[in-house]
Amino acid sequence: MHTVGTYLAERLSQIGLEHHFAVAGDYNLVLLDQLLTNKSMLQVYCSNELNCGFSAEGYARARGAGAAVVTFSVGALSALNAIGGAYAENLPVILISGTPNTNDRSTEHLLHHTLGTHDFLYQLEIAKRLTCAAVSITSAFDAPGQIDYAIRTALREKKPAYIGIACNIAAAPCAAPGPISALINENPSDPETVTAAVTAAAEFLQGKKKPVLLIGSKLRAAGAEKEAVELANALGCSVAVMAAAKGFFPEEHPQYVGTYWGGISTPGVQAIVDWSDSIVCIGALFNDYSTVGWTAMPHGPGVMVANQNSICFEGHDFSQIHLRDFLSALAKKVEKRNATMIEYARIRPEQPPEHPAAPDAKLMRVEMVRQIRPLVTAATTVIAETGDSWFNGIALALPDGARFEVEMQWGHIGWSVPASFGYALGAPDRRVIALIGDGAFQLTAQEVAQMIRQKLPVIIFLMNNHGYTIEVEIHDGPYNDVKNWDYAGLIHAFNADDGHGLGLRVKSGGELVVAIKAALANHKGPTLIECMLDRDDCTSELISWGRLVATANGRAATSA
Ligand code: DPX
Ligand code: MG
Repeated sequence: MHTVGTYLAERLSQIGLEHHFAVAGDYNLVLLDQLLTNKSMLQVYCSNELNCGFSAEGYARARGAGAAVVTFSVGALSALNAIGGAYAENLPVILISGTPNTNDRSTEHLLHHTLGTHDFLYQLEIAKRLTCAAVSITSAFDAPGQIDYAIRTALREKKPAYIGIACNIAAAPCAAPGPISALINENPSDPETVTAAVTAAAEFLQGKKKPVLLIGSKLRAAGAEKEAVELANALGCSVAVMAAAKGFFPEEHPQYVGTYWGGISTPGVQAIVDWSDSIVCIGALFNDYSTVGWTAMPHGPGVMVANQNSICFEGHDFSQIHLRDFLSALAKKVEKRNATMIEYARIRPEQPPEHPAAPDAKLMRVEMVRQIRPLVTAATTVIAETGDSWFNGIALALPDGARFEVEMQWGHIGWSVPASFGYALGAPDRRVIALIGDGAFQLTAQEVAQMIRQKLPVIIFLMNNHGYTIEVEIHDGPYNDVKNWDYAGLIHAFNADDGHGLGLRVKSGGELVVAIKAALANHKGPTLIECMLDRDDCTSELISWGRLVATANGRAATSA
């Protein structure tokens, strides 16, 4: 016999989840018991609900979907920040919250964990704004349909969903789940639209001599990574990726030229994009950060915008079309257009060779990145936090198979600690390397304790530059100083009696070599390497980017 809770568990397991993340509270305890009865899914605990949401978000990056279970209001409102992140980053994270007993609705009862008013609906109202589907389950009879609707919508739209379950309904009997195909089968592209869009796009490209492909962060959500390679192969042109899409196009592909990020692009890439006569933007997202304060925004008649479900260019706007169908069909229709590759081969600058620093010289950022580089193999996932870690991460070359994760649209500092935890659980065969700044780490540090609990060998490079350096470059003031912590020592505290985390502080390149060796040998828990850097030892990219973003932020108000 199924209950609302076991129904939900079965659906989550059917969509491929082997874990769900949880923080207990009295509104969700019965639900947690029900979820525990499903033996194909483990319940994993987080230190707080913000981390719980981000852990599920990281898990979704590894596994395609994730789930977080929290208590009403005090829990859910914290988790909703991470759910906003999942929305911005196109990840189907299911937020499940216990909610008040149905007998307490519309009565004079006041409840704990609420505003102390009779309004218990605010959580659902907020969730509606931050998800693609939000349901409140107060009847076991309606539960299967509501759960299916929320999960189906999240998977289809690659956005988070919210399911509230009244605490006295979680164990109530309900119908059994049907076949999972009802939740995961998408509406197909409209075939006539595909034909029309491909014909028009092929004509558009036929009229161009020097196109480039620009890969954006929504490509993965659209499930079109393979098809983007097909189109690249067919056109033979240069392919650049936007920073937030690093890793979504194979960097070892012969047409891969690097990151397009305006003035801080990989050398030669901005020149080739500017020289092109057409830019096919695939899953691209242009915001103030990705356009470097609106200084690098492709526009004009040569721009084709191909998104998850729509294609738009030169007087055309096609919808009800999957990006992958479009790209794949277009690849079969276009002719070679390799002028940008020929030109790129001419202008491509030589990479200056890197030299190791003297082993006892003070550790500098450049030496740190040089030593991280060889750790990135086909089985590595690099998770780069908001801050100079973005720029350090972008500088790492990804061999085929390596993955790269950033949260550039939401940009919540501290995201990477729980996201690495969730990712590592979801992808146990991959080596997770997290690059994190000191300021960001302080928001979510507790989740390292959960990595220790789960014995996950995540390697964390913590850049201790004593402050919010990225903010220093954008707009400095006393608020950018961060109270120093003994970050390496913190791991000892988290270990308590039974943990195997390792915390190491390094001040020179020689010490870093030793620490990395120790990290690679520690299979029973995370290793945090605290890299002591000068406050102003940051990438030149950060300085240029910070200046232009600050200029954009500082524009005077225009009168209406
Ligand atoms: C803030 C940012 O130390 O990294 O490399 O030193 O900059 P760097 P740190 O982790 O500092 C991060 C800091 C304060 N951003 O420079 S990027 C504003 C911000 C944010 N998210 C939240 N609060 C504030 N992005 C939740
Ligand atoms: Mg810092």
